Amino acid sequence: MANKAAYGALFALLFLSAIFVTVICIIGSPRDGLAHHESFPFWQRTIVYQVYPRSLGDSDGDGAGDLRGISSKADYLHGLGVGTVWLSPVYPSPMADFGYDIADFVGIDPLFGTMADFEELRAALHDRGLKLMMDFVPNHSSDEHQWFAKSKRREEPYTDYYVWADPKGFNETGQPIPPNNWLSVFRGSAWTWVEERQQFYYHQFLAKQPDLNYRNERVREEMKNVLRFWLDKGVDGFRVDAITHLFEVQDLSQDEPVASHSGTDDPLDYGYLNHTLTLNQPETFTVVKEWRDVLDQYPDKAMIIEVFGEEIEEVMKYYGNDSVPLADFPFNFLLIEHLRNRSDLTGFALKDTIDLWMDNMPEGKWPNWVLGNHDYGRVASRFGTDAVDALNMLVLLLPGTPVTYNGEEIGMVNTFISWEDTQDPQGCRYGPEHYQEFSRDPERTPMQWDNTSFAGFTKGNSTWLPVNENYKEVNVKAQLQAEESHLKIYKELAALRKEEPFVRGHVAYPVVTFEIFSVMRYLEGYESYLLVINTSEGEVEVDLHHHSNVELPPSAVVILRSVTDTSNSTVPGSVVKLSELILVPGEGLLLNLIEEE
Ligand SMILES: *[C@@H]1O[C@H](CO)[C@@H](O)[C@H](O)[C@H]1NC(C)=O
Ligand SMILES: *[C@@H]1O[C@H](CO)[C@@H](O)[C@H](O)[C@H]1NC(C)=O
Ligand SMILES: *[C@@H]1O[C@H](CO)[C@@H](O)[C@H](O)[C@H]1NC(C)=O
Ligand SMILES: *[C@@H]1O[C@H](CO)[C@@H](O)[C@H](O)[C@H]1NC(C)=O
Ligand SMILES: CC(=O)N[C@H]1CO[C@H](CO)[C@@H](O)[C@@H]1O
Ligand SMILES: [Ca+2]
Ligand SMILES: [Ca+2]
Repeated sequence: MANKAAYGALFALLFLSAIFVTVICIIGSPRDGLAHHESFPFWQRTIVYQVYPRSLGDSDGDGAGDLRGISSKADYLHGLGVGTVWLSPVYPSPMADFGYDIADFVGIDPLFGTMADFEELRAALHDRGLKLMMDFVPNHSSDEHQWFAKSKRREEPYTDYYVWADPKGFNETGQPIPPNNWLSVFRGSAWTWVEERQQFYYHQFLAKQPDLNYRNERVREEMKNVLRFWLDKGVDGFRVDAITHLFEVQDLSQDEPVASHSGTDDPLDYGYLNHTLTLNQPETFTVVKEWRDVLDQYPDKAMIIEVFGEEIEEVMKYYGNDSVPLADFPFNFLLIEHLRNRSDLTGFALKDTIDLWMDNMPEGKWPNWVLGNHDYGRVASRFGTDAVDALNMLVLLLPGTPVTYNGEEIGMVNTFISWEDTQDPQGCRYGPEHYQEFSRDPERTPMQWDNTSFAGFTKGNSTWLPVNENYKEVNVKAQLQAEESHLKIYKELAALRKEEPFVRGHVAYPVVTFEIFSVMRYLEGYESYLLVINTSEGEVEVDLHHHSNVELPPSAVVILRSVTDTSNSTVPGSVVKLSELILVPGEGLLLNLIEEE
């Protein structure tokens, strides 16, 4: 509370200048203009919903999710209001990296079904007005891809499809020495020797994931044909994986320098080196532009790029510019990277994190917000179940496209997975002592549909990962029936997003304190919305007028509130006074401002 008072004074001082800034924002908003939102491209109008195909629905009882299982949920997805489904990889794969090691870029793994099942899924989604985006994993193939088998044998034209190099020499026992010191992201040399070819091949990730050689024009053409194949099948776009790893320098004789302050003295640890020669090479943008040109041959297609762990300036480059457009957007992972847990979640931190994206985004580009995915813990586990609704309100009501990982709409939590049950190769590599720090299984467990056995995910008698024990309480069916639930709030938000103040209105952040964050969306001729979030773990009573940097009316009508708030005074439809607003821990409260006559 001491913080509140101090910052209150500061905000009072900034009051006038803030009004001024708000006015500038209104004038300068890139979304000004009267375009009806039907004319926005689809990826600006929808929520992108990430489906982890093993875990949405199992149609054949083998315990693993599949394409028909996803099709059977098309009505659910339509009812949810998400608009776009992004499928994590479903391609044939030996599953050394769970589908990110692809043996055929234009096929479907039998685990997930057939190409006919895929076409049915596409139709089921399109029939309901939903779009379908695919994962595109361009950096490498599986070592079981036929290209690699042929490349090993130096069979033309595949000889140079991968990055091959002669040994630097041979050691005392006659063993070949790799051409340079480059390391795999998964530890150890990035080079693996092939007896048959008497050369090393390069792999940024596992030895089972040889890097494709993007300096080979034919490889580039092959991968463009992969895009065309799926576009011709009617998909609406791609999410591109691991783009920063696409190129390495051409001269393979150079070593990478040791990183300064890396925090590791293990020379086999990826972090030991500064990856100046194997990450973010300038040629990457040329190839991304080539993909953009392929997509632009088709109407209304989207390209989203994953750029993880880079400086913001590097990430923003993937937007391109007006003369060289690249991705529609690179994923915005700042909410994940900057806010690791509830202690990190403060009003100031949210403001800084949102500003960092908005202030660095090139003029005229479109923002996006990612709270979680298949590589991070569940939102409820990172921030607390009491913050689930507030965080969904935040990302669904900010300007831009939100990305929701399946299960977040019902507030699923991380599932404890024993060492025996661990599936994620990244967990397995670290052994029984440390797997829990690295395994991504806890956020990949089956979707919880109802309170029947295996949460209604399968009719079989086992599941590929255990179902979370909380499924009897936390499931879709129960939340649809409940008076108030995470799911109902999510659906209402998905509908509200379609209203003009959210589609093309302005944004302001009237009250930002240590405990409180707020977002205002407003547009002339429409009612204004104010989302107020209590980021703290305690109940807060706040006088918004005292802290606000814009003039707020005395009262407002409650539109939505977190399920944890059971007060009679905040039942939706109630009028609340902004000078004495009470918020329970982690609460989000969405209000309609009542303008005075
Ligand atoms: C030679 O290289 C092999 C394979 O990398 C390694 O196992 C062995 O220890 C090396 N021997 C010497 C003497 O460096
Ligand atoms: C990596 O190298 C770049 C370019 O030489 C340098 O600016 C940067 O500080 C280095 N980073 C580390 C962690 O050593
Ligand atoms: C746009 O990006 C391209 C490629 O990065 C660059 O060469 C060009 O100078 C940029 N143009 C503008 C107007 O910034
Ligand atoms: C939260 O994460 C920060 C790093 O961002 C860490 O320093 C802190 O110890 C964590 N707090 C808890 C309670 O885990
Ligand atoms: C950022 C990143 O490394 N993403 C993926 C890149 O590809 C590897 C190997 O396929 C995956 O394990 C990563 O998740
Ligand atoms: Ca199945
Ligand atoms: Ca590469």
